[in-house]
Amino acid sequence: MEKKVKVVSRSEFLKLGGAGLAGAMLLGTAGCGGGGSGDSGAGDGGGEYSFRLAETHPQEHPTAQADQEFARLVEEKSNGRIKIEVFLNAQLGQEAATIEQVQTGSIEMTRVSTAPMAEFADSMEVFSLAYIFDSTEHVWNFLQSEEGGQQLLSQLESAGFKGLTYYDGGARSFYTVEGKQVKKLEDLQGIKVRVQQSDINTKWMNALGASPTPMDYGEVYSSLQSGVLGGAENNWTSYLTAAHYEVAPNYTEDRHQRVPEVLLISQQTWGQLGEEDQQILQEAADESRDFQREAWIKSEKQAQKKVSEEGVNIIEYEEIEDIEQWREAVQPVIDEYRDQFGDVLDQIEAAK
Ligand code: GTR
Repeated sequence: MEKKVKVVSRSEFLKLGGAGLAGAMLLGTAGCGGGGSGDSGAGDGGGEYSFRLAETHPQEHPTAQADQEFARLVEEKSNGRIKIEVFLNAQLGQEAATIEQVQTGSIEMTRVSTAPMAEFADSMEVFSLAYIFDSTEHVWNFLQSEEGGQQLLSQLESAGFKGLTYYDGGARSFYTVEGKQVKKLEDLQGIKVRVQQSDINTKWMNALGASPTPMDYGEVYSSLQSGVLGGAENNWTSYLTAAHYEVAPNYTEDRHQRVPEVLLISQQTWGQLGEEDQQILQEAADESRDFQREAWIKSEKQAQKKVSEEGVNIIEYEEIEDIEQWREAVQPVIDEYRDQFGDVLDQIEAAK
């Protein structure tokens, strides 16, 4: 496929990674907890802090922009006392690694998908089930409800995290390499498809007949390029910003999952902050969520347009004739988890 735009490739991300990491380590010595003195108030009153926030996406991704908006708002609301530096492009590590570091407190903050969170907090795994949400409204009704999404966020506390907010993660769909277009379930059989690390992903992908291959996001581009993978799956925006469309130019919009993103701060860091500073961070996170949701809608449309101009073959949702069979195929996996997630699944159903 002819390439007309310059998108930062994963290997470029990785090169950036080395420099970023060195920078982060330097910062670490001067970093967190400058205020340790029992910070007591908003405005000029409290201590000074400097936090790092790890992000896997590049600058052009709306979620990366929301992190930066969050940082800007925190700095503004604290009159410059609380500074947050956002490290893009997985400079501080791939998602699972940054979650672990936030859990131990060696990085203060990260923005990740809820899928790799499953390893650290069981409750988040429910988002990996396939075909449980019908629309953006459905997922957000659930995420914003006190007994639903908000309760799941607060359960992260026992695992060492304060979940500040969700961000939109769009709908995830399949994409495949040249020569492997998926128009119906049969076409998916046996294709090695990268999945985000979580048992549930492996199970429902098997149920669809594909061959699930868990892998870090940063390795997907080269694995598609080299033929290690026959496909992967993601939302429109990440398909574009990670340049996966260059090496997997067939997109089948089955919208199997709507996996939200989450903005996390280490429970250790959170506990060091006074109540008013906690409030500053919470307010900034809520405002950045609204910013992200708006930016997300635009970016999805733009990404879809862009990749289609780049020559991607798109099979739209309505064109997948046997989509009901896809749903039926994964139902046993949902049933298997009913014991564990029964209440949450009821909440999800009620949020329709
Ligand atoms: C993206 C998400 C990332 C990362 C990635 C993946 O949609 O925004 O945080 O989880 O998917 O597939 O690993």
